[in-house]
Formats: sequence, C-alpha cells, structure tokens
Amino acid sequence: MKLYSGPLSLFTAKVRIALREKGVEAEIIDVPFGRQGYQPKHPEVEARNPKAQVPVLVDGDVELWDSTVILEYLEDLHPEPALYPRDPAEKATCRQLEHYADEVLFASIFPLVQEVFYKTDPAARDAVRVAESTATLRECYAELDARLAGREWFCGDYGVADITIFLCCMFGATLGVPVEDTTPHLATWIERMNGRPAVAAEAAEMMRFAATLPPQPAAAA
Ligand SMILES: N[C@@H](CCC(=O)N[C@@H](CS)C(=O)NCC(=O)O)C(=O)O
Repeated sequence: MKLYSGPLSLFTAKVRIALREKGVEAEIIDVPFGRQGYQPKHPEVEARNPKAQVPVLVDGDVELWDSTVILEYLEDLHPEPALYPRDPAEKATCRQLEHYADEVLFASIFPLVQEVFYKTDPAARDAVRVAESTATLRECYAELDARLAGREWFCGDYGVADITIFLCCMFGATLGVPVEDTTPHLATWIERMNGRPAVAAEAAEMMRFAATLPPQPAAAA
C-alpha cells in the first residue's frame, strides 16, 4: 500500500492517523510542499487524482483519492480497531461531523493558513481577514464545546470525527487560535486526544516538519 502524502496536509494526516491506529503498514511518499504550496505537483498525484490533491492511496489495483473515501476503504479492509460507530445513526453522525470539520471548520481555518502560514512576515498579513477568521473559528469551537458536554468522544467511541476535528483544532492553535479554557469540554477533549499515541506521534511529526521550513522567500524587487 502506498500513500501519496503532504507532510503538513490536514487531509493526509487524517489517513496517517488511521493507518497508525489500525497498525497498517504503508509506504508514505511525500509530495513537494513548502511555503510555495503544493508545487511542483507530484506526477503520480496528477495522474491519479483529477483534482491533483493529496491524499492518494494506491493498494494494488485500487487507486483512491479524497481522505473520506480512503478512510472508509481502510475501515472496510481493517475493521478493527473500529474508527466508525457500528450503529447506523451514530455512524451517520460521525460522517456528518467529519464533513463539518472538512468543509466548515476547515473553511474558517484556511484564511489563517493563507495569511499566517504563507505570509511569515506579520506586516504582510490582512489583519481584518485574520480577525474575521479567528472570530468564526472561535464560534465553531463554542459549538463543538457544547456538543461535547457530558461526552468523552464526539460520537460513541473515539473515531474519525475526533481525528478530523482534532486536526482542525491543532491547525487553529498553530495559526494563533488555540482552544482555551472558555471552551472547557473541548480543552479537556484535546488533552484526551493528545494522550493517544497515534495522534501524539502524528502531531509531533508534523511539528518537526514545520520547524524545518524556512520563512517565505523575500518578494522580488
Ligand atoms: N476533500 C479532499 C481535500 C484534499 C486537499 O485539499 N488536499 C490539499 C492538501 S491538504 C491539496 O492537495 N492541495 C493542493 C491543491 O489543491 O492544489 C480530501 O478530503 O482529501
């Protein structure tokens, strides 16, 4: 099994954590990535994904793109330990929360990626855009906090919803919007997530890679 992987790709990290949790060996092939973004595109990713994005999983004749599709394939192939609830309603809720994290939570983080990660010089950032995204992200944290009240994990046992939401919160924190004590259920859940070896190992690896990146190149005069 081969995984075309972005070292700092949140969507690939979902798959890497699932592989670790399930103890599945895969050859991880890092695509080019830096402060210039995903350029040049890896030729195998361009050839196998019409959207030319990571992650892409190749397992013999099976070629898959999109983290959600890949996670479901891994679950069918290696049902234990389960990362989705078995109960249909809980499973649908888990998928819904994953979709929420991918499409809503991440949408409030992406402007921060553009303003904070890609523009290492704070003077170059659009302060209004940063403030608006920060406020939207904090609203999302408050909604997630309310949902977690009285629960250990987001739906049933630990699983895909937790992994996906955690990665968004981790990105939020590294981009200047950490989960704070004002959302205590979410803060406690983050600690619980950090206590999982697969999650901690993935987070440490991403931080190590991020530390190797030079600041953005100076603009040409
Ligand atoms: N819905 C897709 C999103 C994948 C995605 O956005 N991948 C990013 C990296 S996190 C990418 O490859 N970006 C490069 C590009 O869009 O050109 C998934 O869940 O896999």
